[in-house]
Amino acid sequence: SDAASVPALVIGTGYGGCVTALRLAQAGVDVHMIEMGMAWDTPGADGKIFANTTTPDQRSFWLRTRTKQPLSNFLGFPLDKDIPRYTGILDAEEFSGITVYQGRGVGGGSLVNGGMAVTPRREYFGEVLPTVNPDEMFGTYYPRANAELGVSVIDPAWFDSTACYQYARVGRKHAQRSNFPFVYVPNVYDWNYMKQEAAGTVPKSALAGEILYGNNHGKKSLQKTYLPKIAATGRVTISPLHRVTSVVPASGGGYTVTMEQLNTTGGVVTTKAVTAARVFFAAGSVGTSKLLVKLKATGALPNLNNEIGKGWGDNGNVMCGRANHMWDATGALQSSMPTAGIDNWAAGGAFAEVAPLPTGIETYASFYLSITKTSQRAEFSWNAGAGRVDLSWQTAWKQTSINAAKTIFDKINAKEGTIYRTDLFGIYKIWGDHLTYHPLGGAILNKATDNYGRLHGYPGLYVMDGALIPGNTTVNPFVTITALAERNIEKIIATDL
Ligand code: FAE
Repeated sequence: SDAASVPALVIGTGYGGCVTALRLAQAGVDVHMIEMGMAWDTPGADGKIFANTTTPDQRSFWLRTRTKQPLSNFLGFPLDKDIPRYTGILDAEEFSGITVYQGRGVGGGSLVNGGMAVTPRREYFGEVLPTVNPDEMFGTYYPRANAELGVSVIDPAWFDSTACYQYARVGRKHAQRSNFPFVYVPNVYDWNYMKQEAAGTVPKSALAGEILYGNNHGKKSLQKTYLPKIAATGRVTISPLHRVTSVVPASGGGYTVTMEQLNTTGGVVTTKAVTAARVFFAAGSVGTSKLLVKLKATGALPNLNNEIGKGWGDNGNVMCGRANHMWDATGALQSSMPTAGIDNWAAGGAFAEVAPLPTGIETYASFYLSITKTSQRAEFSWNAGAGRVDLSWQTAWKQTSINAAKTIFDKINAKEGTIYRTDLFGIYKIWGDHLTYHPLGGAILNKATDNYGRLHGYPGLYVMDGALIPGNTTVNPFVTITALAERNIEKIIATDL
């Protein structure tokens, strides 16, 4: 009815969306951001905004009645439990061959992620974004992204002494004894805050195991970096609990964006329309791809090209655990923020993070999330009969990633005389090959869009998020997503506005 009109509308409030909104607003453009998840600015009954990883409740999952924890089992016991259906923070979105974990809320994936903020090695950048000038990225946009996100490396002296990184020191020792390069993994966590957590002088967050369902303190999510700067411009409106369902050309120019306002059990309260001169898709790799594939197939945006929905990858994510000897205790207290990695990319195509298992008890387990080199790519397609978008991923494709991860862990196990854990992902299952935390692609840069994210076929429509990246970043992706968005929006502001 009263189709409000805005110069710029941004779908999604993750990294790509926040960069876009901030730079447009700073250039004098009024922006409306639409986010399907909640604002995450109000404490629950326990006085905390976010639930603890060890005690999931309704806040923890997006519209599920039972948790779907990445580690489904421990010592043979299933961990999942019933919860009330609610617009919670972590979406475990199930496609036929893979579960894709994503953040839901103002701040997107920054609300739930591990904070690992890694810039790819320059020598591998050609594999990551082959059509982007590396001099510009490493000279300007990676430094800008790192500065805005508040990235830093742990103080090595504290790393060597604190109880909460004993697990990471065991990881380092085992890596080095097998002659693998050990690297510190930069993070956005406030290390001074973590030191105070260890000293017992502030409320605990990383040292209370908070991560998957949000961090109440210490982590510099987008809520502490881009979003306050966005608010300070006075030019940006954010609508949480609004889900975009359609974008079509408007008769008078621009685009009509249709959205559903949701209640906290996922019901549709009302449907609204906004007309925008420019629309920026930043709903994440899966969110943006699903929208574009549906809009092309159903005739809303028929001129999108045939690259839409293609080139999707899982960043080669695969998890595993190792059972250590009794003399290699990994510690009952484990910081939930990983800060150590094993770099075997050149020789074996694997970069493995030494990850925490913050159970609160000694487990003698080492746990790893590997990012691996894989050329497996899936495609999103419109399933007209079911009225949904499907993804063609097959679980068997993870074998490439398992083989790459084995180049590290078979060797470490042989050297240490240890074995893989078989109790973390089911009964007698070594590899966590059922999920990804790093969905990438579906609207690849310079294929579905031009080399700056402008969608082919529709002037004024842009892609600004992980959907642009062709499936694999050699490391964790959010610094690259942020830096690419900084590069693209600078060009768009300079030439399109
Ligand atoms: P994203 O942050 O996903 O934001 C998209 C936003 O759009 C979300 O808030 C959605 O709710 C919203 N949205 C989607 N569809 C709609 C719609 N139709 N209407 C309105 N809103 C919509 O996208 N990466 C790292 O680099 N380091 C890590 O340590 C790390 N750990 C992770 C741990 C977990 C558990 C998870 C799930 C991810 C992790 N990631 C990590 C991945 C990282 O968070 C992810 O690559 C980025 O968040 C993607 O950024 P985008 O801007 O593409």
